[in-house]
Amino acid sequence: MAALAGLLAAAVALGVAELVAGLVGPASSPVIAVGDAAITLTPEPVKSFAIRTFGENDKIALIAGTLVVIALYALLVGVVGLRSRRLGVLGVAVFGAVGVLAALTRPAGEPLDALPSLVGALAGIVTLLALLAPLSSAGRAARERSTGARTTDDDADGQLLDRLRQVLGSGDRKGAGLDRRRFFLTGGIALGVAAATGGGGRLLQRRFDVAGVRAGLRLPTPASPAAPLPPGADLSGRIDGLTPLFTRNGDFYRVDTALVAPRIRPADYRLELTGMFDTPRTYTLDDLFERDDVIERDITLTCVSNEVGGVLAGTARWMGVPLVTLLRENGLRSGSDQLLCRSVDGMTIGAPTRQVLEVEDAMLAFGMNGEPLPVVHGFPVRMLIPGLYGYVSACKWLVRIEATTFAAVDAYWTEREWAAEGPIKIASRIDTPKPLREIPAGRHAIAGVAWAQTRGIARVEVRVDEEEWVEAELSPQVDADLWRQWVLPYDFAPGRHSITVRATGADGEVQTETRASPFPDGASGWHSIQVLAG
Ligand SMILES: Nc1nc2c(c(=O)[nH]1)N[C@H]1C(S)=C(S)[C@@H](COP(=O)(O)O)O[C@H]1N2
Ligand SMILES: [Mo]
Repeated sequence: MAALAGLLAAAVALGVAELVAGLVGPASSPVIAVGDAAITLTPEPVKSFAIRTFGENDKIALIAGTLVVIALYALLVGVVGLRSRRLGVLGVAVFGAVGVLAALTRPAGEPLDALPSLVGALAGIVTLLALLAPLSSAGRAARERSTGARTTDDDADGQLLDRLRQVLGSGDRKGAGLDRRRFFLTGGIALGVAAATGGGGRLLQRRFDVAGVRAGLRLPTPASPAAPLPPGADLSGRIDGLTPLFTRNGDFYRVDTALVAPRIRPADYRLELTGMFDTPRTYTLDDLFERDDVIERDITLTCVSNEVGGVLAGTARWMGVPLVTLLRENGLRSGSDQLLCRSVDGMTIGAPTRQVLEVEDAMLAFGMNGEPLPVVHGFPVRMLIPGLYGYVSACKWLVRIEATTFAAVDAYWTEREWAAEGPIKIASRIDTPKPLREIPAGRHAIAGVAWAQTRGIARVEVRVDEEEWVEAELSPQVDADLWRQWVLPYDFAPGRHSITVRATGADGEVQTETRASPFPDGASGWHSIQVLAG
């Protein structure tokens, strides 16, 4: 029963905190703030493990984990609270303090963010005391009968209890049966309060949503549209299980440290340029939309955490402003070798300046496949630099570009020992057949994608078992920054087979067989799968 009291107190605390977070902003919710802090504090290997194991569900797993830890802690607070009211109150207070600390230490934390945890903890304390009262009046009655005296600690607790009873307007009714009824009555009320405040808070937090404004935005017409696609550009219509040439926005992989994606209202958006510029400016979203140098380009984005054969890669038609002209018109000084990009949630991504100046299609992107950027992909503006992994190029919710040097400052991932410069390694992947799948013997297409952004893919070869390498058919070359699909029809004899793929870049580089893990600068090695033909 005491444990249940603890649990209900925690539920009320979290519910009320959600309600207050509905007024302050979703990221101030203690569950989110604590989860965010956990992400920041998690050692790199564990983080990579989580991304690998839970993939897109890593955030749901983290929130579920946070809730389980809170529940266990609440059970303990309830049990301890029955013995000593003071320790119980302290327990809830500590819980609130952790929430406050987590909310305030977020890079974008504001003093007001402490409010949900504070008010939530107060509500939790009141609930705990209210629920423990009927329990311990029964317990004390029994104890008084047996010992005929109270301990000193109980005295103080007794006073607190009496005051609380006055507040709650209930007399000191003895008798276990009556108290049990009171406990469940209070518990029921607590549950109702928790559900109502939690649900209401969630609804209120929707106010911070920008879905409506985003849907109403009209993208400009690009001065320089994407190159037209040759006929038959996408082989996936022909081949079951092959990745489409363009990834739908809803299917595009997502990797970031934000538990709730930041919500930026277009009207509030500002992009600030600072550091080594002669005449740094600040841009509004309209400033960017109304420029006459808007480009649209097809670019494949990949994540450094992608394993050999992994799915953390996607292609979109991006629209935005060329970075080179933007940097030049602000008078970028020659000494800068790093552009430190800052997201509204405090994330920093350090991009090599040289790459931005040399890679033609590096851009500040605001459009993705004909729509404004989806919120989870950086609405309203993100950076994109073809040829670099996302962690050193693709800052989402971008609000500041500081021209600086690698010697002066480390960005978020570099602080965590990932390589400072992250050129994308040439890679190829088998999409079909699926690994360890049984396929009918006979003819079956082997197909997949290969990428080597900024250089392009010249050749893909496939090897089945110990046979010779055979060249696969490639989808038409569109742009070096776009991946190419490849396909090879193959007659499978019954039995177990291994299939291996390797790509060659347009610059002549043959994909290496040497295996490397994603940490610290991207995976390498040939993708190889086993299938059973029967
Ligand atoms: N603000 C912010 N931007 C970010 C990240 C992040 O954690 N926060 N992650 C980066 C990484 S590691 C990658 S691979 C890409 C992924 O972009 P996507 O989620 O749109 O696919 O975003 C990059 N930009
Ligand atoms: Mo990434």
